[in-house]
Amino acid sequence: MFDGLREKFSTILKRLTGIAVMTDSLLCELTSETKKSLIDADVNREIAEELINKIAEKVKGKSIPNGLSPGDFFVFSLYEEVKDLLGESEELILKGKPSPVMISGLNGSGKTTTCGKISRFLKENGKSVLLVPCDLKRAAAVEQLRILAQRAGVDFFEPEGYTDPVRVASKGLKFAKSKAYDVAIFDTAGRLHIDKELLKELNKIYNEIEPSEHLLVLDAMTGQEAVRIAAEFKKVVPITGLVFTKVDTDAKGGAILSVRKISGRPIKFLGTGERLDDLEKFFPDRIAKRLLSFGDIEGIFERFAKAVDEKKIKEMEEKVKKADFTLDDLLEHITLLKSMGGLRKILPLLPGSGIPKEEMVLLAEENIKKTEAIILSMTKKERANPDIIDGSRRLRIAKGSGTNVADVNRVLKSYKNLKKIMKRFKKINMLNLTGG
Ligand SMILES: Nc1nc2c(ncn2[C@@H]2O[C@H](COP(=O)(O)OP(=O)(O)O)[C@@H](O)[C@H]2O)c(=O)[nH]1
Ligand SMILES: [Mg+2]
Repeated sequence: MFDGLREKFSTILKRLTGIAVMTDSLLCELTSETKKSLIDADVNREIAEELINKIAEKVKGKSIPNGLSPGDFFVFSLYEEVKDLLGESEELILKGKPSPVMISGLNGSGKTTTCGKISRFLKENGKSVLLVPCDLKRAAAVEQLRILAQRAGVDFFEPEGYTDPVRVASKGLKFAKSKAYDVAIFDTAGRLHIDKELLKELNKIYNEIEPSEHLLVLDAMTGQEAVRIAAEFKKVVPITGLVFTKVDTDAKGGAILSVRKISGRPIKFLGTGERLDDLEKFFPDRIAKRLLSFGDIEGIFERFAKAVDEKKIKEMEEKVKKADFTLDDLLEHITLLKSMGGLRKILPLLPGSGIPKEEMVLLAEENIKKTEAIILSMTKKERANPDIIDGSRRLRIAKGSGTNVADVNRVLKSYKNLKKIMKRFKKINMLNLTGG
């Protein structure tokens, strides 16, 4: 997936090599070509236009952060917007015992295979699963699910000659309740095209089992059609999430970029092959990276983070000089240190080996989560003025951060010491930290 798009993007960006300034006309050319590539790859036209406008807004007339080229900046902006378009990564909604999960979609989209994959995924996460076949038109469909259940090592509900899918759904749910399964997954019948009968049947099953999650399975190969199917289904049966299958094929991939925005429903899983473990949880940043993998996206991130960090470090320096180093600053300091990767690497470089052991401990990797949680449990007022943190506040902070009062005391004491030390240093050359 995305092969065509990647290739086109890469051609567009090659022209930017060695160009130091992003002019308006260049940006205009870039955005119009990018838009065309997106539309060619099945991205919905309006969505492509919106995306391009946002990128242009981001890039136009902005000073490019130090260390980044116009090309880097363009790719970075594209990455951010694509990620945004894809929404958040969301968990499967499981509610009740069992949590009913309904799977629907057109014929051949990969419903039954997905039922097997999700049951395996849930089983690996310690859940007991019952698979219920509600596609009873073809004996082969029932058999397919039975075999998948066996392979995934989960239980299968025998339809025992029933031909009414609503009946089987209801019986399956009752059975799952009586045996206290964690999850019951209902495989449903598809059609070649959306038709009223199908939607009516799905609606009946939906009302019968009231699923906590109803996943619509979409075939990435069908392109824009997938987006239309999602819209049509949604009109009749409530959908909680989407699964995109066959992303391992040479599907253009544009549909995946459009469907979240148009359907308003999150993509929860991707099908990446025919085997049971060819299922990926959906992470927008991974998809965006996959799409832009022609460019050195990780390198761009690093350079970007560094440019931003340098600015922050300068601000921090100012604060330290003025000695108005608040607990908020300490928190930021910690985040910054973490983002610079490997505290162990950085700690020895900290200005002045004069920092006592105790304060080093505060910043040590093992304790950093605790320190962070404690500061985050303080109110804004408390962070700006720790002197007001009395005994009852300490208790509240300890509870809020899942630590104890002794931990809170240690953070406060260390902070005070750090502040004193920083005052003494006057100027701390934090910039040295990032050089290298
Ligand atoms: N390459 C690939 N094939 C898939 C994927 N998911 C399903 N398939 C194949 O698509 C075909 C239809 O799948 P099936 O689950 O029976 O679809 P259903 O009619 O919606 O139940 C089968 O040959 C599957 O092996 C996937 O993620 N990647
Ligand atoms: Mg099927």
